[in-house]
Amino acid sequence: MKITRSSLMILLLSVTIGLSAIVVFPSFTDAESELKTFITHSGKVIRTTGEVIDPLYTVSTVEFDPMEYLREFNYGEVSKLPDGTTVREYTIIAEDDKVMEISPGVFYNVWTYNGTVPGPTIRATEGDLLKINFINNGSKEHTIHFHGIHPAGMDGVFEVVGPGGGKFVYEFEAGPVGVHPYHCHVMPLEEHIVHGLYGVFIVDPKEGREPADEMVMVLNGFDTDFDTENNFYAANTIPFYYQHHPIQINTNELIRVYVVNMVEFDPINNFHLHGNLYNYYPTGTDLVPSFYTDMVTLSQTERGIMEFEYTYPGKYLFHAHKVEFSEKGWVGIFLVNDNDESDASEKEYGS
Ligand SMILES: [Cu+2]
Repeated sequence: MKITRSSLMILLLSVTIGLSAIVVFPSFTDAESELKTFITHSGKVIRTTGEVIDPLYTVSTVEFDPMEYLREFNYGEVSKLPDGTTVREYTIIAEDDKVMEISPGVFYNVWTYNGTVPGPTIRATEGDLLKINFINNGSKEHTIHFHGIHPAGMDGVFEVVGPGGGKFVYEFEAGPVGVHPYHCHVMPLEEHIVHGLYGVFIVDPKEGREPADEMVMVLNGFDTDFDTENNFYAANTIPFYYQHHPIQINTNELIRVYVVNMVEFDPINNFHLHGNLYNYYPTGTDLVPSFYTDMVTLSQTERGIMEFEYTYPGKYLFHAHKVEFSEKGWVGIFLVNDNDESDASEKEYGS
């Protein structure tokens, strides 16, 4: 075939169009496949790549990593007063329009401190001066009520903080030693707590505690169909998370778990550990354990510190022995790695 000037032009043109289609097409696909989350007028949460006609509002979904939360402590911004007192300053922002995928396909309107449920784990040492800059970016009134010892005006009950950017600075001395919850205290309280406005506040003793692999577990539940009964339960928000992503720990290493029960609607919750027992410090206020057990029962906001070490490597469950809760998500696994180099660890048990 004789190649003419015009056929060469056509060939070049089609190659150019072909190439530009290759370049343009992928970004077009990406834009189309971007999932957006909408709240409709009927209160339904819809996730779609398409357009939703007249949604009530578009929301951002909360991404929460229970493994990151587990060992993350917020010590605040540290400074010193002339008398040597340590000052710790934190910023906590409340919001109430976010949506979280609690379980695959189950979306729930979470109310958050700093964008997650639970909020950040605030940590300080007994006697430190705490300054908590609270900003309410929600659409409802909110506060922060810390359990612990502080002046009446810092209790987060009567000094309600208005929506749309209202501010309040909570200032008090950290104490007593232990593990305490914090949560919103605006009425109806049940509604403000179940949606997720809570977190953990740890006060360390001045002399410190023995070094350990430390972690925080907030026992929580979610009533996703609004019948004042929880549909899902968890340690740290996502049902079954630590069963599918076991928490790795080591043999012969001290493990310290700060556990706080925030489950609403059910009068009790509990924590059972397999293949071991733990020293238990109720509220963590005493440095001597109150008992040695594999099972504690906790009502709402009851909390404590557990300490244990595993001798034998392997997988061990921990879960609510209120079996309904464990079957609806409050169950996890410690994967105990063997860090014992001696021959003793070679011994096989069972047959
Ligand atoms: Cu609130």
